Amino acid sequence: MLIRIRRGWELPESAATPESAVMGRRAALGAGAILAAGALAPPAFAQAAAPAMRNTRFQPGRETTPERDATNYNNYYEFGSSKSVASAAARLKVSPWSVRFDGLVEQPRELALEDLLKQVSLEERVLRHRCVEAWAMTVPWTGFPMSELVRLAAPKPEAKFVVFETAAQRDTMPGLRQSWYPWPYSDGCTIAEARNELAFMATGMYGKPLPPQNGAPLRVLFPWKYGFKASKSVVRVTFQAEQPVGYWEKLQSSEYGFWANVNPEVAHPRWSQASERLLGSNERVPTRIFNGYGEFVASLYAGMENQRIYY
Ligand SMILES: Nc1nc2c(c(=O)[nH]1)N[C@H]1C(S)=C(S)[C@@H](COP(=O)(O)O)O[C@H]1N2
Ligand SMILES: [Mo]
Repeated sequence: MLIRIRRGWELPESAATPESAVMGRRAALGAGAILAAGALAPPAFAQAAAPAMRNTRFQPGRETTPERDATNYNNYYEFGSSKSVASAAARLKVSPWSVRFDGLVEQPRELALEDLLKQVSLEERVLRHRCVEAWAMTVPWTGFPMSELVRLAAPKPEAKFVVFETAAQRDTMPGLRQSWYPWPYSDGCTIAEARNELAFMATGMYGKPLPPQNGAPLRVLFPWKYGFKASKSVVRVTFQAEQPVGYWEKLQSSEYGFWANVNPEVAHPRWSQASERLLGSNERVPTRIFNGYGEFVASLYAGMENQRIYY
């Protein structure tokens, strides 16, 4: 059997990727057969030769956004406030990279990203992403469930919230010179949200490593929340008892709340949330409550239906 070291972003299910060459045609076909059956990789298979298999539990229900659109229309304020930050973000230094776990954890520690990735199982998920500015995309991400990150961090029972702090590289990020912004960018969630099966840590997209402008080398995804909750280029994960105030909430709390669950009925002061524009097409589609992921996440908010929790 072939044993190989997988890299963080890998995702080899397509026969068109170099992995099929590495795995050999037969192994690639075997992986395809498992995929066709709709089954997840059994743990032994996932640990060994380890292509990141597509997790088919989360069906996107719409077409995948063309890669050039998803990677050239971004929000990454550290590199500027326009949508065209891809070339500026190319300066981001992504290696070496480490992630610090601190706050209410059993043992604060810093983990090199490559060591962290050896302790999680990678998979591919095609997920809908929805920005509060009412644009949306559908992307095949590679990564691992956020619950695995929580497990590695080992929070104490008193920890109720998680904060994701992101990189602040003075020498590569011109946006940091704008001192009125509350750098470093961060945002957070409850521990229950972080442990929800839909919360995801991405290391790749479209079968390749995450490009800098999309949050290399490790970013948060909450597919049922507005995109500003999806912190890019995470360097620190802090566990705490108090509800955190994120970057955008610090700037304008009347526009950006803690929960930020996608809801067509609660308008943002500047954008109706009733419909959304799909990147790469002129199509507008109706917004769905929880971005269409209610079956996975609505129970997290049971009893809060009558509160204005979406902002
Ligand atoms: N560090 C950091 N993370 C960030 C942002 C940012 O400006 N800086 N913007 C957020 C917003 S508003 C959105 S919509 C998504 C955009 O992700 P994308 O560029 O991959 O589409 O990243 C989020 N994460
Ligand atoms: Mo956004």
